[in-house]
Amino acid sequence: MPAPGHRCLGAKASRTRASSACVAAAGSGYFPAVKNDFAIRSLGPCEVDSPLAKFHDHEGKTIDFVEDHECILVDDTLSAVRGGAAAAPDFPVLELAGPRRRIFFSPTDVRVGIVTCGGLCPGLNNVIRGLVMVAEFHYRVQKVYGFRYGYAGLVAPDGHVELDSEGVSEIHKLGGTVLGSSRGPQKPKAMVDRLVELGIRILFVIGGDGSMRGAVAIADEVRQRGLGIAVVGIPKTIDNDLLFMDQSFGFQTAAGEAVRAIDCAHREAKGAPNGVGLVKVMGRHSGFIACAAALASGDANFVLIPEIPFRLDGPNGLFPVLQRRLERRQHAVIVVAEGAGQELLATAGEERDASGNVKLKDIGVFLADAIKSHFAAKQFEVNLKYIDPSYMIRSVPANSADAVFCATLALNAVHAAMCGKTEMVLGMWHRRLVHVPIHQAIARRNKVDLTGPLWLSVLGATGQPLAMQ
Ligand code: JJ5
Repeated sequence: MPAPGHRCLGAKASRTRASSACVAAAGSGYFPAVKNDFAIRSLGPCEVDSPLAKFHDHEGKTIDFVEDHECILVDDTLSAVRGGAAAAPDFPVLELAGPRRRIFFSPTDVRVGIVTCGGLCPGLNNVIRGLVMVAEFHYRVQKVYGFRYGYAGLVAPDGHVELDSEGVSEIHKLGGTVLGSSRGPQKPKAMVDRLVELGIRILFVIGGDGSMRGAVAIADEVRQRGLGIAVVGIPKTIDNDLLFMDQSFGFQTAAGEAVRAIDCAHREAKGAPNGVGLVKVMGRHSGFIACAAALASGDANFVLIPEIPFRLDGPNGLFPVLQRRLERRQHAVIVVAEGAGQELLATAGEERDASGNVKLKDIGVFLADAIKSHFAAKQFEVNLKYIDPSYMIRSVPANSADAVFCATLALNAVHAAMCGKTEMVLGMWHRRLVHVPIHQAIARRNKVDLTGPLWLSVLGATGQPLAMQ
């Protein structure tokens, strides 16, 4: 823990009206004046006893409440603590998630809204189910509404449905999202109007970085109007490109499904002379799925990720190294992340989708064609099979590990929101559940460290050259 006197242990400084947002540092009380890049905004002081205080185990013990000053270091290496503590007392810390003894909202006054945005990801229904169950069973909130088709449901006249524990009890067995989803923003004013109309005091946004920018816009509008509505995000990114988070929900499931596709590609490759199995997996800017699936499968011979450019020709380019592999083993498997090799594709202007993501050119189709025509021109027989399993991966139900993770995220999202915490997302950092301000989570992407153990393992498992140039 940081040294005494650190912001993490500071005393209560000032209190603000319940309706106006103030900044709760990763520590007790409110520190509007203290700079803390990871401080969590809150709607006001927590003065209501949590209904969870009544929970006792068979020996009469209450549940383990967390206090706002409990936090963990962003960088937990000893050198960081030594250097940080000596050089500057304000090394960054993240507030621990968990139930608080006192909460901001009176449960009986609270109506909750849930919205799912962007592309499908395993675990969406698990998170919805978890939010509804915890809101109803632990906090006995008045009502839970689900908005249909992303932020569009927040501006459509009949864009919402009522959710209860009975209705959501089986949804985790299904892939996709029972609420539907969509991309793209809506006007914050219109969305907040609808929240006010429905009496919603807590909005949960399950979505990607674009949706989290939308969540910030909603929270800004709420603050400007002096309303007490908490906006809490559960970050969704199948690519696992979140900073300050060990893993995003759905990632384990996605990697597992990608392994199945690699296995099929391997079978195909072995079934024909000089067979090449090419599998494109998700990973727009970060190659975590490609690396994890390649490592788990053990059948990949080449892993191409966005973090490292590669060439087709040249002494260690893909064509010559693939030819050498085929001459030696008569089959090969290539795993390519969707964002890899963009530099090889003609860039005729930059197109964006409704979420504002740059539309990538299809590296899978490009590579399949390029490999076929290169070896045809050399009269070197190659039998290439291309598999793009993306939509089959995105829409499967979460596996057990992800299901447990989704339930934990949902539980802690409700705890945080009931305390009036806002403009934050839940995450797992160094195996602890933490609160991360949205502005920090969307500031940068996490990427595969080319000097770290993951990429080194991939190189060790595939035998591919360090750089394919
Ligand atoms: O500009 C970005 C960006 C910044 C951070 N574009 C895509 C992904 C990204 N991140 C990672 C990220 C992904 C999903 C969520 Cl929900 C969040 Cl908060 C961050």
